Amino acid sequence: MQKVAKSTKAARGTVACDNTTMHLLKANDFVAETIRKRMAKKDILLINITSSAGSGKTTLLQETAKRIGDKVKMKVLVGDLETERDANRLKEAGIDALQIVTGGICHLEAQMVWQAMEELDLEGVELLIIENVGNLVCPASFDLGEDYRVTLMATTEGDDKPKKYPRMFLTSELMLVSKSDLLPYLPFSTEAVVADARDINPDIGVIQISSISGEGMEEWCNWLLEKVKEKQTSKLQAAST
Ligand SMILES: Nc1nc2c(ncn2[C@@H]2O[C@H](COP(=O)(O)OP(=O)(O)OP(=O)(O)O)[C@@H](O)[C@H]2O)c(=O)[nH]1
Ligand SMILES: [Mg+2]
Repeated sequence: MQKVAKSTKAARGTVACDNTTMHLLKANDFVAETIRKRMAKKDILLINITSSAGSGKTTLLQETAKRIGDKVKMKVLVGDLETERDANRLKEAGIDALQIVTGGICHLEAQMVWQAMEELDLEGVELLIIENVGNLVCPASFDLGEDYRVTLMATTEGDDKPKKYPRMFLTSELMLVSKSDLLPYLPFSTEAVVADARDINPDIGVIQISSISGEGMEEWCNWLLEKVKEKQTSKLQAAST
């Protein structure tokens, strides 16, 4: 993932405070790199799914498991401030899921993911998905060692969000415009949201999806399967050179 220059100041007003978050992020990035190496060794594709609260992450994963659960061995780590509800929903959908309860922290950190991985049996796993805590701000700054960051942008959120929360869209490889079944009822322009997201990040991929109508699900599932395959073949190619 392309690194973004971080501000050295915590505030932009008249009082310039040193940004201690910088040091925290350095420690985070160190662990994230260790996760990346571990996942490369094990041939596991790691996806970090982010969005505002309630944009449809867990529902999407439930639907994804229904469609490709028999084609790829996948597991999920899911972060929330409180409750194990999302992990329980995923388990009911037949996914081996583990909840990370952050106890008030608004994002997952690489150290949390590393520790949770210790509890997961990763033998034979090909795809590990992290469902991050729902918000477009803090999770944007924390690299979790993922191969790809995928951000859901729900039609119910309003189409002005990419420009207001640019870092999340800048650091994502794919934007899923979710809840597309509601488009007929909402003042939301997919064209405008895609234009704004691409203004921030010209390379961002886009798929319009609905977990209710099924729109875009095949394209999303194929994207995932293709990335799993790419990860596995890149290892084989590296070994043969
Ligand atoms: N109309 C519509 N509703 C959806 C869709 N996907 C999810 N929902 C609904 O949106 C609400 C939130 O969905 P979740 O899957 O829990 O969202 P989430 O992003 O996991 O939420 P947090 O983990 O709390 O951030 C639920 O009531 C879902 O039924 C969709 O494609 N269309
Ligand atoms: Mg959820």
